[in-house]
Amino acid sequence: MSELAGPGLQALSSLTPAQLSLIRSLPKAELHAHLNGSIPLPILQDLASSYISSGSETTVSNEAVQAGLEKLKVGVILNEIGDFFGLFPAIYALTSTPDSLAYATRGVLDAFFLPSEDFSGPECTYLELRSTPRETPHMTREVYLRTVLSTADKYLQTLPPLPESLVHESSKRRIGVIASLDRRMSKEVMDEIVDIAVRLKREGLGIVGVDLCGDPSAGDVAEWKDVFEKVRMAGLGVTLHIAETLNNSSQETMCLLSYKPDRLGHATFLDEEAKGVVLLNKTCIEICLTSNLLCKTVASLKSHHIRYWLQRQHPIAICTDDILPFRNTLTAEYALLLAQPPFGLGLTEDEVRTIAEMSLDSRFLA
Ligand code: 6MZ
Repeated sequence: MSELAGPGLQALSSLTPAQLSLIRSLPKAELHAHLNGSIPLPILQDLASSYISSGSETTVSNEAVQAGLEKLKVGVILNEIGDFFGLFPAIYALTSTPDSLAYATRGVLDAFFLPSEDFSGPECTYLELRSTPRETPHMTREVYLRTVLSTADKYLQTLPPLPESLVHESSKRRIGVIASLDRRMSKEVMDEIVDIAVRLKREGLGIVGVDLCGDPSAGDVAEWKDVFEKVRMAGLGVTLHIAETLNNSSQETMCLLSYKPDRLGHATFLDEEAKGVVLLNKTCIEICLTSNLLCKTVASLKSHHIRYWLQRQHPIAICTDDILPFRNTLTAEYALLLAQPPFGLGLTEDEVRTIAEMSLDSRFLA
């Protein structure tokens, strides 16, 4: 595991043992975790060593991979969200074969499902893992998705049983996979991925939804209407990164909302009209506290938009986003809810319980 650091660490350190054990014992759902942003650093380092020795052909040089890993090792400091996306070419170079992708996926699943050091509970009991199917010299987009799905399926079959205290209906461990569409993709590639996702869903392989992600300044959202129409018609969940930055226009946000998403990622800069639509449709907001703070799209916990939705008893889900660069954990995100200011939001235990239930209720898998 990468070392926990940042705001979540301070919040966790300020909790009483009873508060910590409450968080640990809650059945929690992680609904917004990007596979390549959630690979534990030791797994990535391991992949980097064989990558170098194999000398495989790639557009990313060994030096660039090492430089990327070094950044992740010392801890990334982002001046703005745009800097964040520059981390991925080095990571992608290391997960470009079915074997390395499967290895990385198992590492991610361990990070979410293995029991904590004190055996009081895993990070989550239900995981929706999202990933962008990439075409590489070693695999097609379909092979990419099939690799993630079969790795998840096999993983669940080998997991040791949950501690007695956590064994009840809502805490059965399950994994759903979400296919991400990157805003930088052409519409043709988006269509190709959606067709694959629909086919794999028909095969009953654990695909539960489609996501829109990537650099929020890229692409023209108006072009993707029929892409998301096809997703919805196939009975797949729709989750969209939306209004992640101040530069995302109201027009763009309203266009994305017209695609009738089931959930929204971040939704940091919704104007009053957009908030009205989201409230009316009770669309769940995937809240990523540490991610927003470190990407500097939100100045402080005090000013975080989570408060707006909590005041209106609107469905939200607490999520990690990318535990690799952000060095957070789901437990630490819950600590940010419970810890007293200035370390956390100072919510009550009942409020935190309700939020955990809301997260589970917003999952795509029934
Ligand atoms: C937008 C994000 C993101 O899909 O290759 N990604 N997109 N906003 C964010 N918030 C900070 N965090 C991650 O995982 C990595 C990809 O997820 C998207 C980016 O497109 C990134 O390349 P996968 O497994």
